[in-house]
Amino acid sequence: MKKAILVATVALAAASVSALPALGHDHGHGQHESYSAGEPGDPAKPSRTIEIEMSEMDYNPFKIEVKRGEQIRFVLRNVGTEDHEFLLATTKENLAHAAVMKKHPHMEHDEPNGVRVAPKKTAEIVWKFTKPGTFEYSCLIPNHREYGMTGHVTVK
Ligand SMILES: [Cu+2]
Repeated sequence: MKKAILVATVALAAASVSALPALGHDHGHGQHESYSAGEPGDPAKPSRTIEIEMSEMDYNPFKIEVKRGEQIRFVLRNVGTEDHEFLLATTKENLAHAAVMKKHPHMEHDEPNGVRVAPKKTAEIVWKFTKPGTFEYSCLIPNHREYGMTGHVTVK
């Protein structure tokens, strides 16, 4: 009798787990629908191009200014000898993300607000800065941020 109840309970638990809605592919980022630094841009619309060079261990330029509502096409050139990332977010968000990457250093990024670029390669991100404030771009590969890979975007 006792065993029958246990089996029934386990079956019920399994049924309720499979009945949960799909959670999507969240590998520790969260925030897939909204972004702290604005929103993904529309490549079909006009934008201003800003070229940023990445190397060990900085960005050039490391400081940019944009107008609120402006769309920027970032051309990201890795002129260094290691992989580098460009992740647009608030400092708070990037620090939280960096903590996750310490545990999973090989985490790949393929998100509208971030990209990893191999040496001698170039990538592009089109971004619309819809919110005023100060944001940053940072490389969250362990130790890169610590050694200086952070740049700032001021949105006026
Ligand atoms: Cu880097």
